[in-house]
Amino acid sequence: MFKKEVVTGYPNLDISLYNNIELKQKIDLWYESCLKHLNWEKGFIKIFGKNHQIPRLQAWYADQDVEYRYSGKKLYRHNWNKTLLEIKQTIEHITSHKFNSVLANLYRDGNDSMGLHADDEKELGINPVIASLSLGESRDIHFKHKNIKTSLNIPQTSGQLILMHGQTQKYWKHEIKKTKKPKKPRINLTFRNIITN
Ligand SMILES: O=C(O)CCC(=O)C(=O)O
Repeated sequence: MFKKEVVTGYPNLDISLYNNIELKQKIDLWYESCLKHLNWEKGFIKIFGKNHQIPRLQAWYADQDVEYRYSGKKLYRHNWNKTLLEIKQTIEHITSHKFNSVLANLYRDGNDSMGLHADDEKELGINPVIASLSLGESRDIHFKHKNIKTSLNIPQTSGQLILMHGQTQKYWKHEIKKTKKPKKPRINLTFRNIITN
């Protein structure tokens, strides 16, 4: 049903794209369910000891006993709901990777954004595998190499999954820029495996 495409030609970038991971009808149901039923809250990051609000809403769902400090701030854990478990199972089947948490992000319109960062917290281990699914409005995800002048823009559409793995987080940062184009809400689900001891 889905089509896998490996992104090539960018140093240390290990990314695969999976287009239309489910039928449009199912993707639309997932979007509506997440929009309505996830516990959306304000998110914060810590920079040089100071808290900054992220211009988007977010919610973190994970297995029991899993803890995650995202960009310096401990996330409040919710128990998985039925829809998120269904999405997780679908993604695990497609990618052959297991995940024990998901950070859900809601970009309400073009003013919502996320600055350049790498998902490289120590809880994710070395060379983490992160599966990032987009639902609803399409937004560009912009990748920028940390050391050399090269970048890549992926206009991520509803139902498209981006699998980041290998050295991607070590050598690259990514961001969702603000845009003046009219934008409806976009939900992004980033499935992660947090190392628990
Ligand atoms: O919204 C996205 O596609 C990226 C989200 C992200 O990078 C993050 O939450 O760490």
